Amino acid sequence: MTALDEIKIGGLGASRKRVEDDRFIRGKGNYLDDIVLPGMLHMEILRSPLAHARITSIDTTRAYEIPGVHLVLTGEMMATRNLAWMPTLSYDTQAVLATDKVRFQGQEVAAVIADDPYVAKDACEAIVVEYEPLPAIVSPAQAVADGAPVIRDDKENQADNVIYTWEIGDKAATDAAFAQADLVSTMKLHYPRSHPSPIECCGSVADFNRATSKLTVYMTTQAPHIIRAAVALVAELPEHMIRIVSPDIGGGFGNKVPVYPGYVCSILASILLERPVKWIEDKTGNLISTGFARDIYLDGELALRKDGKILGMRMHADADHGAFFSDAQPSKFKIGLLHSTFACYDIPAAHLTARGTYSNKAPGGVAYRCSFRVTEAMFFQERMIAAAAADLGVDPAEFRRVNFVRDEQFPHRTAFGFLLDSGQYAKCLDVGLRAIGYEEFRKRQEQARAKGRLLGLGISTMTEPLGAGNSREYDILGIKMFDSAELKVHMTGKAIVRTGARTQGQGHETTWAQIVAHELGIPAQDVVVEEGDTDTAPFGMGTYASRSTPVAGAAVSMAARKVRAKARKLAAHLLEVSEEDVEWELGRFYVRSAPDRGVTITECALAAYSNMPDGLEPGLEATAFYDPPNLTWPFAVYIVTVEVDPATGVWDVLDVVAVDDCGVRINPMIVEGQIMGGLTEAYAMANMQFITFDAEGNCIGSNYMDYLLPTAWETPGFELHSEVVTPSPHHPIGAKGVGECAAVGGPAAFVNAVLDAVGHLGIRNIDMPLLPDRVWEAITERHDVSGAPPVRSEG
Ligand code: MCN
Ligand code: CUN
Repeated sequence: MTALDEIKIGGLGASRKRVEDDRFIRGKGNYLDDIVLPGMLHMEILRSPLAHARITSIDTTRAYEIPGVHLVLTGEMMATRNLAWMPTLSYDTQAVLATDKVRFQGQEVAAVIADDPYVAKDACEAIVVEYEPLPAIVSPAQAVADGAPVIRDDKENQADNVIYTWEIGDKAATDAAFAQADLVSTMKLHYPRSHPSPIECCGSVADFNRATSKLTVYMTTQAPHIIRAAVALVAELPEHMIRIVSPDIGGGFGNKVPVYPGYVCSILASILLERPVKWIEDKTGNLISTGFARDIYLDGELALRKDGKILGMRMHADADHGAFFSDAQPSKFKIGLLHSTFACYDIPAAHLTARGTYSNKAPGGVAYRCSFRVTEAMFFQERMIAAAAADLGVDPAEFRRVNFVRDEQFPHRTAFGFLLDSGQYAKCLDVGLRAIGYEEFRKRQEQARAKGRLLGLGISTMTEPLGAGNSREYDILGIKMFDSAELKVHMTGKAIVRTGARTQGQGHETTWAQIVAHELGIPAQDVVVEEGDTDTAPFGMGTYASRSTPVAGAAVSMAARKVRAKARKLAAHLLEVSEEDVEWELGRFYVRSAPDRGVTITECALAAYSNMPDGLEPGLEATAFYDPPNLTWPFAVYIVTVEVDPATGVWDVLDVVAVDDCGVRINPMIVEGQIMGGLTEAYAMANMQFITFDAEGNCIGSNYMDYLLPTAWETPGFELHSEVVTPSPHHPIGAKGVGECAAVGGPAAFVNAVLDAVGHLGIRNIDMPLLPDRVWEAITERHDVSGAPPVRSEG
């Protein structure tokens, strides 16, 4: 026997079909709403119709009169158990159920627990709440205006609506760079609110068992271990008596990272009633109250030399966080990793300031398919780069090439202190330009323009810091960021691997088995992957920020290597040679001097239970904790061509080319799926997704009539390229994260394409979404169109 064929056993690089899809496409998944426990009750939430109002009274009498109602929770009741407020992941507090005031439309005011969800919903309508309306704040400018009402008057020492001010970089060096500039280019834009809107909404089934004192909570969460710790601390329950189970998840996209009031209410209700309590959000609840992202005003400038070299960058961010500062992000950084902006460009000096403010909107700024605000960072970067190239009158592709971090500069320290691990930026750009037919398109564009047709080409590049931690720099609420994996090889050579990550559609059940196949030669189909149950899964920080492959995936590799080290001892014993004389090739150990004499990994597994050498612990399993030395930095180039109809402002996508370098691809087909999904979301954000607020704080876009999800019909086709592979030098298998790249880098490519088509008319910016009326207004009025100011409410 010789080494196994890695692709045949489903190892690294095999486009193995996703094993989880078998149950998903047959409708056999086990999602939260599929969980039915004996004696289970149902919870519904009453939400505030107003954005900002004092609560003068809540009368639950009529709700209690409805047959089938077991409990009505109010903020006042929660307060008696110290649960009216809960801590957030960013050292703020968030109301679980409102007591004093409501602070955004859709805020949780009361919860009814009843025999079935319809009764619970009816009972919610029977609760009488009296409100005294207050003026609403819907933008950072309003939040800091003189005389603005203080939204968070619940907090001691909070005299205004500012949450934080933050800065990073070298101000003096940046000022000096600007003093030397031949030209200063500016950009001001608003990245609007967006919502992850996974198919499945959030929910929980809490099951407190008085007999055993054990609390089991089935919950749509991307980070079950963190939730267990949070429940232990907030509800003051012992951690070993809490079991969080995250069942199959119908998409997360960041929506299922935060802790929501519904979870807490269902847990308290189960403890009080000693019965399982299920809460499932409806679509409106999900769209109006959970997991908003972005809503940030970015204002920056580049110091440029005549020859196209960028000398310095400065920017200011005004972030609208909504009523509670509840972002999940590393504690050290107030505005996530926004300072990853311009990381792929070699810029000597940079300075960033940020201010976060409260508003009467649902908590926002929560990550949506972006490693802690990298989406905003890259969008700003690529819009700014496009504008600066135009200001300088240089070719935008060439401008990027001149300023890229060069291959020989890695590892490269950015002006904000990140250490880029590896990359081949110019090569990716070349592949993209060739694929889109750059030179030919420019000619076509010119000819078309002469006939009054508007063609445009937009380039966007991005690099993303993926894989938090290392634990030195990254923690959430003081909990250091790392991950672990546990691998057990059974005596017949089959195996189970568990991690503290939680797949939500990314395919971990498929890819982790491929890593084991790569390390041990155990065919992937013989490895089962399990995640999401805190009673069985080893500790992990969860799945977000595309950290699973960089951290949990690396831990799988390391656990498998520990198993291989032990198997080597077993092999030496079986082969009757010393360990030093044993060599490894995929699936098999052999004697160096006699390669024909060997034993398979399966034979070693059996020996671990039946024929181990004296003094060797039986069994073949290992746990590895992995604290990455650095983040992984994938890179991508996205190029989009469009045609804008000057008469209507409607724009059609002609071609989309994507060149992603995420290092070694474990499963190329899954990676392509991730990229296509991300590009679809990028297209949606650029083209159609619109959540805004009127002057009274009414949320416009809290339904799928206003907030559009693209279907296969309107989504353009994508041409994907995988020929550039720069392994991460510090990751055990050279893989970098990829789950968010296209959603991060994609939007600017679409927007840059439209602005390239209309830029010669003197238009420098149109804020997303680039709805036809905005584009048409820009063309006909020949001015920039900002979507930022609140929409005036009618009547
Ligand atoms: N992969 C690979 N080779 C690489 C990198 C990744 O084969 N070099 C595979 C991984 O093994 C994994 C998938 O691609 O199966 C994504 O891996 P990774 O980039 O590590 O990202 P995570 O698994 O941590 O997923 C999180 C990321 C985030 S943060 C959001 S948001 C998002 C995304 O994934 N949410 C998703 N993609 C999603 N896809 C689906 N279907 N559903 C979501 O909710
Ligand atoms: Cu940034 S949303 Mo994902 O990190 O779960």
